[in-house]
Amino acid sequence: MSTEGPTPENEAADPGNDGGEWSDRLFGGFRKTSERLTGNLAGIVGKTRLDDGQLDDIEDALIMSDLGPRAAARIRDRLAEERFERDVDERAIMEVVAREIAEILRPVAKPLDVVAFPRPQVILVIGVNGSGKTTTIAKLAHLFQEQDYAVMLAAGDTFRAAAIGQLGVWAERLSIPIVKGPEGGDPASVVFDAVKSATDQGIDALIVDTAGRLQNKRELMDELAKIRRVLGRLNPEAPHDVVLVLDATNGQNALSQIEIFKEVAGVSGLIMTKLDGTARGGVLVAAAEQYGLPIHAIGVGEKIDDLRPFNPDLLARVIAGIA
Ligand SMILES: Nc1nc2c(ncn2[C@@H]2O[C@H](COP(=O)(O)OP(=O)(O)O)[C@@H](O)[C@H]2O)c(=O)[nH]1
Ligand SMILES: [Mg+2]
Repeated sequence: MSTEGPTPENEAADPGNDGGEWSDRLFGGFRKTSERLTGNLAGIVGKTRLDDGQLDDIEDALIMSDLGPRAAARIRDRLAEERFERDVDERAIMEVVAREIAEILRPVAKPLDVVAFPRPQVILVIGVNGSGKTTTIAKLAHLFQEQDYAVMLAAGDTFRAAAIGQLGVWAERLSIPIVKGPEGGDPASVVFDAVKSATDQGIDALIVDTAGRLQNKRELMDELAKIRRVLGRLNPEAPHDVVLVLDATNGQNALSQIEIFKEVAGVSGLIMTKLDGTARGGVLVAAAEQYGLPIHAIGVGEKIDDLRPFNPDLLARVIAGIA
């Protein structure tokens, strides 16, 4: 985590800046990424174009920063075309990199809105254990509360008592109703009860926590399929959203999790967590480029208000180290 305060420069550069504090924290996390990008750029002064060796170095650095081979090649092509004014300098290169990253990220930026009619909107939250599901659910609930929506939680991760307890603590802290079942109980029956209760109480958004045991893919698939069946019986539109929570610190593993969860549950959108303090945030770009799934928000810390809108232009500049 960065300890530096916001600088006038990054405040001015960022149209969506909310004071610099959180983008600064992001910048701390991404610093290694951007250092890797700029570390190989010696010897460019005095030229207006990058040569093949320099382009290779930049492409390698982009791949090492988890942006993935396709995004890296795309940025390389863009840089190869670019005729720089006067001398090439690091900043000018990074401006081009940031512009191209923003192009990749912009189409997937899509906030999670409460729009379902009839209510409630059912949001199923999936992902491997430890990815940040429960914390993200609390953050989302808080965000919806701030928009005056009535929120309810469902403790669909019945596998561990601690998971039910953790969601319960958040519910209490936020004064949000929660539907739970016994440890080891059937998650689908918890979800069934929750939808009925949410409908009766005029709840706007019902957010469902789930277990994320990847050790037994078959079991997980059956469990999520059963939840979907039960939901569909109550409302053919439900679940309205299937949000996959990914831990950015997993780097390329996060991408294979997209594959797996697309297969076992279907995924309508992503939230990437732990972008504070990781050098692997470039994986966001790889995910956007390879899957084109909506990215709803990002997690930048453990606190309740550490969920941020996915701001493609800001993130692109942060990744390129010029935010
Ligand atoms: N630094 C950081 N930690 C997070 C973030 N989101 C979640 N965590 C932490 O990651 C750990 C696992 O989170 P949890 O919500 O229990 O994951 P779950 O097993 O998927 O439900 C907890 O210690 C969280 O506080 C984030 O955006 N940044
Ligand atoms: Mg959990």
